[in-house]
Amino acid sequence: RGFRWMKTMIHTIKEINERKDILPNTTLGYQIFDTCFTISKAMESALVLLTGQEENRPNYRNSTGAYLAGIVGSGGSSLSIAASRILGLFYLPQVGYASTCTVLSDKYQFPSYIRTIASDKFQSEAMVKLIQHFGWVWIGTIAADDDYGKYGVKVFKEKLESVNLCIAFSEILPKVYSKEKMHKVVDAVRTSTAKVIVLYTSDIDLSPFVLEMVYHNITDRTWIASEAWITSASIAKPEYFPYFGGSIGFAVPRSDIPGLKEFLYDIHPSRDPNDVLTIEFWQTAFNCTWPNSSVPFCTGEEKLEDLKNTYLDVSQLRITNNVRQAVYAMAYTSLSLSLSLSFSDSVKIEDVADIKLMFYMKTLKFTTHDGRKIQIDIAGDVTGYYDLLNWQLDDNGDIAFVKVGEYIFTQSKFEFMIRKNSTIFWNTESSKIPHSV
Ligand code: TCR
Repeated sequence: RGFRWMKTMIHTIKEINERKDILPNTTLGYQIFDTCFTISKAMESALVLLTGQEENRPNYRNSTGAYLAGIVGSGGSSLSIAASRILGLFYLPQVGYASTCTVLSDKYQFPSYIRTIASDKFQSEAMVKLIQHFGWVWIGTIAADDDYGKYGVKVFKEKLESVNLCIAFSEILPKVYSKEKMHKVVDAVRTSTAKVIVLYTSDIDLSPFVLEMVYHNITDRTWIASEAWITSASIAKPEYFPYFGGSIGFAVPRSDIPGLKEFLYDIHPSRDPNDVLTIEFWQTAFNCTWPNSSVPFCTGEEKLEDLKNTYLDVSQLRITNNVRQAVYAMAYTSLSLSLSLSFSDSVKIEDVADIKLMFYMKTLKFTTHDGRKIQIDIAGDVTGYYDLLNWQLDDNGDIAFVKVGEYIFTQSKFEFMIRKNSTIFWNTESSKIPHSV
């Protein structure tokens, strides 16, 4: 059938070329590729068409002539997946620090992707253990409309059903605001008897939903937070506590990074007029304009010390630490490669780089500044542990992320612990643990 479609394209082009009434002075041409029903072949063909070269090798060098060893990022899974489809064609190393989607472990689809954050396979499993621990039976799920949300919930559902627990409802949060779609989600939450709800989404996609909960005054729910919003400053605001207090979920372990605080404070918009991100940050943080335009000018005398914002808060470095480890992973890999090459001087790095770098990446093992061991497995994945956090109100009326337990995991084993002497805050009318039936 595909062959017939192709012949039909050629037939139609020929027909149009023979007609005098459409494009009489132009001849249409074509080049046809077999995608073999695979995404990678489709990407490759698109690149060949774009570059006009059969040899569609990338340039691997920037304008200074420096060699491109690999790429760190992106943040969200859907973005990493899109980039990885291209980078994988050339085995260009890609190291992720936040993209947790399970599909990125598939080396057939993403051969050059590794990461310094665990796959959501583990988090979804941990959520089920949490639910079993508290004896809940009916669970609602809400997912972001992307690879993170949908695959996260998919794996969660499979694991939940495998231990004979039940899904009460399953909703998707719209990416682009839609009144109808949002109301469908709100209605499911309002009318269901399931009081425990898993919310698998980044904080950016969650914000509009939080406002809906406030608007409809929906309280008395226990939210199981996914790691992407459990420590988010934009959701953990005191004014949302009546609705989202008591949220419980797993977080990437936090770390202190020596010297980072000083480095974060060491910025100023006057230092480099091309550093547009610093200028934008300054304008937003101090609500002023740098240097031309109307409402108030930045003076340059603004003090970072007067701010209290997410950028300068180094008390919760979790993904931040993963970013650090991703950069180290890239550096260690390049080091192994250059060491191996110095034994045979005639070979240049760029001639062997792509495939060989990947070889070193997939066997990478190193120790971090705070003594954690990071080991990348054959699927480019790591194991490790999560903190179990619970949202409580502290003495200043701020939301505190109180550690109430831990989940330690390897590919074959796990250990789930709730701290003996910890008190969990439940956002229920009785302040007791919710029933979800
Ligand atoms: N995985 C998400 C993105 C994400 C994130 C975060 C973004 C995670 N954790 C923390 C901001 C802050 C986990 C993804 O799309 O895979």
